[in-house]
Amino acid sequence: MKKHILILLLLVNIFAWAQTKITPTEQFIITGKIKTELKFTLADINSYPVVPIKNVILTNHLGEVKGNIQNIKGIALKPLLEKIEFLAEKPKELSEFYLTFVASDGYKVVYSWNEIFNSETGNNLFIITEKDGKKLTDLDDRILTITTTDFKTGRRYVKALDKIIVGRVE
Ligand SMILES: Nc1nc2c(c(=O)[nH]1)N[C@H]1C(S)=C(S)[C@@H](COP(=O)(O)O)O[C@H]1N2
Ligand SMILES: [Mo]
Repeated sequence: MKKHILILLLLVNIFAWAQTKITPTEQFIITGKIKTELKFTLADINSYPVVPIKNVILTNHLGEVKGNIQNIKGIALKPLLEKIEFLAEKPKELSEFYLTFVASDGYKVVYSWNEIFNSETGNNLFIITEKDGKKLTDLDDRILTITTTDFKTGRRYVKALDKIIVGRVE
């Protein structure tokens, strides 16, 4: 009987763990208010030039330190986002557009067009391709993005990026 209870407890634990684990992604698509949908696989991502990324202290919304992200490498996300053809008639309309990063667990993070293409933030937005000696294909958090200049870096540390949805304000 005791044995059965132990096995049951073990199963309950495994189930709870499986539920909290975020499923890594193998590709992400860019969709929404754009001319043609785009898709980037791990191989596509790996074809971009790798740059070293400065050490980042990961802080949550309270400013509490959640970790120190050291010795990471990545690729700049902007060249990928520059392939987007926004459904805008005039250039000034681009200021109405925003990009929602959606993770496999439903976590969502918003960037405005201006933040990415008209501010320093866009130059500090990366896909992490190497962390703790692990390459992109072995990273548990893949596809992982970070904005190194954010004040609270945890919020836009998007694990398991699944898609980017381009929207336009109503
Ligand atoms: N996919 C996904 N990414 C996420 C989150 C999430 O819930 N889902 N939470 C974010 C928040 S609010 C924080 S503070 C950090 C926490 O990172 P850690 O779990 O590695 O400490 O992850 C960020 N990335
Ligand atoms: Mo957070």
